[in-house]
Amino acid sequence: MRLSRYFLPVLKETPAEAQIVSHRYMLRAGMIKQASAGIYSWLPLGFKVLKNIENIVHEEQQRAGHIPMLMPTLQSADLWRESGRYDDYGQEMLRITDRHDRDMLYGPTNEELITDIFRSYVKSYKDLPLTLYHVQWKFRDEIRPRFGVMRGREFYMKDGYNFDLTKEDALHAYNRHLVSYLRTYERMGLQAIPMRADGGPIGGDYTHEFLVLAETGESEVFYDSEITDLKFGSREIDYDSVEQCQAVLEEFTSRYARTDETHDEAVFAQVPDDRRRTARGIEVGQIFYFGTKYSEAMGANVQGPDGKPVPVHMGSHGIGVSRLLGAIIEASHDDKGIIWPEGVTPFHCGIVNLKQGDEAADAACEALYASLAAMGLEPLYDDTNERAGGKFATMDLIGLPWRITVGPRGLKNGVVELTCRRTGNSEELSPEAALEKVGRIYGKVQA
Ligand code: 5CA
Repeated sequence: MRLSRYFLPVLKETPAEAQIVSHRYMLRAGMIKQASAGIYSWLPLGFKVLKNIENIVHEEQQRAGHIPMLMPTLQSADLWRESGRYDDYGQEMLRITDRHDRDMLYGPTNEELITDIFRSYVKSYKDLPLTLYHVQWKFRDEIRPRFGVMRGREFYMKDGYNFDLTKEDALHAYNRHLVSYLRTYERMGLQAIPMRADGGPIGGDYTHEFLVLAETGESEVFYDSEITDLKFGSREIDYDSVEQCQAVLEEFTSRYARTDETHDEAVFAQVPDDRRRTARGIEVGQIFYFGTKYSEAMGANVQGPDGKPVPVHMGSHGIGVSRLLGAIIEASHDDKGIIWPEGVTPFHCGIVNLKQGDEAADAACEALYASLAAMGLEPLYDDTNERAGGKFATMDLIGLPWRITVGPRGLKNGVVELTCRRTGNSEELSPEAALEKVGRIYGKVQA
C-alpha cells in the first residue's frame, strides 16, 4: 500500500476522552472512530489488524478440529425464554421489538441459538463429538463502556460450542480448547494465563479465564509467579489425544492462578512468599463446561448407545477478538506508539523515502516495494511529501515491526537503513540484504 493512496487519519493531539494507552494509540493511529458510546467504526488500519487476529483464531480453531459457521446477530426472544435466560440476563441484553411486535434481541452470546440448531439436526450419539464455532458481533449493553474496544457494547467475539455424549468427552473438549487458546494467544505475541474463574451468567463449575497481565487490566488476579515461565511454544499436539490435552491442562493450571471471584487467601498462603503475586489482568478469553444446563432446558437429546434419549454435555468457549487489539497494545508499546508483534501487524514493513522526488530514492523505494510484494509481504510505503521527522513519527505510532529508510546519501554508498521498531536498532545494508533479512523474519526466505 502507498500511503498517498491509503486512508490513515492519524491524529497529532492526544484525544482527551482516552484514559488508557491502547485507546489513545488506536484513536491516534486512525484505527477506530467512536460511533456512539462503546460502539466503533473500524477504520482501514484497525480493520486490518482485526482481520489478522480473526484469521489466527480461525486457523487455530480448525487445527483443533472445530467447525466454522455463522449465526446472526439478531435473535428471537423465544429461545431465551426456553432456557430461562430472557429474564435472568438483565439490562445488559439489548431488547428490540420488530414491526410485528415480536420480541428480538441483539445476541450477547449464542448458547440458545446453537442448541436450537443442534437439536434440529443431531439425533444420534454417533454424530458426536461436535464442536461448532463462529466469529460474530455481540452486543452487551454495558453500564460503563470504556477503554475503547476493551469494554465495548458492540464487540467481536469468537464463540464455540461443544456437544458430547458424556461428561468425560466434554471435559476433553474443554481441555482441547484450553490447549488451542494457548497456541492462539502465543501466535499473537501474548502471554495469556489460564486462571480459575466464575461461571457468571453462562454458568458452569469448570471455567477458566485467560488473562494478559497489564496494569490497566480490569480484573484483579492472584498467581504463583512460576506460571509466567511456562511457554506453549511450537510443540505439536494431537488434539484428539485425551492424554496429551490433559497433560497440557495440568501443566498450565496446576499452579495457583485465580481471578478475584474465586480467590482464596488460605490456599494462596501456601504458595511460597517470594512467588505470590497480586496484579491486574485483561480477560481475553474464557472457557466453560456447563454440562446439560442448556440441553435439558431446551430438549437437546441424542439417542444413546442403549437406544434411550440422553441430554448432551456442552461447553462454550469465547475469545474477545476486538478486545485483543487493546490487550496487545497494552502489552506492546512505548512512548512513541504501538509495537505490533509480527503475527498480527497490519503491514509487514514500512518504507520511508527521505527525499520524495529524488530519482534514485524513488526508484529504490519502488524496487523494494515490488520485491517485498513479490515475497508475499505487504509493505506500507510512505511516498508522501511529508518531512522525514513526520514520516518517522507516523511509522513509530502505527507500530510496524520493521522499517526500511531510503535516502539519496545512503544510496550513493549502496545502502539503505533497516530499523527494528521494538529495539530501535538500525543497520545499514544493501537493499538486497535488507530484503533478505525481512523475508527471513517472516518466513518467506529460508535461513
Ligand atoms: N458464551 C461464552 C463463551 S463463548 C461467553 O460469552 N463468554 S464471555 O462472556 O466470557 O465472553 C468471551 C470473551 O469476550 C471475554 O473473555 C472477553 O474477552 C470478551 N468480551 C466480553 N465482554 C466484552 C466487552 N464488553 N467488550 C469487549 N470484549 C468483551
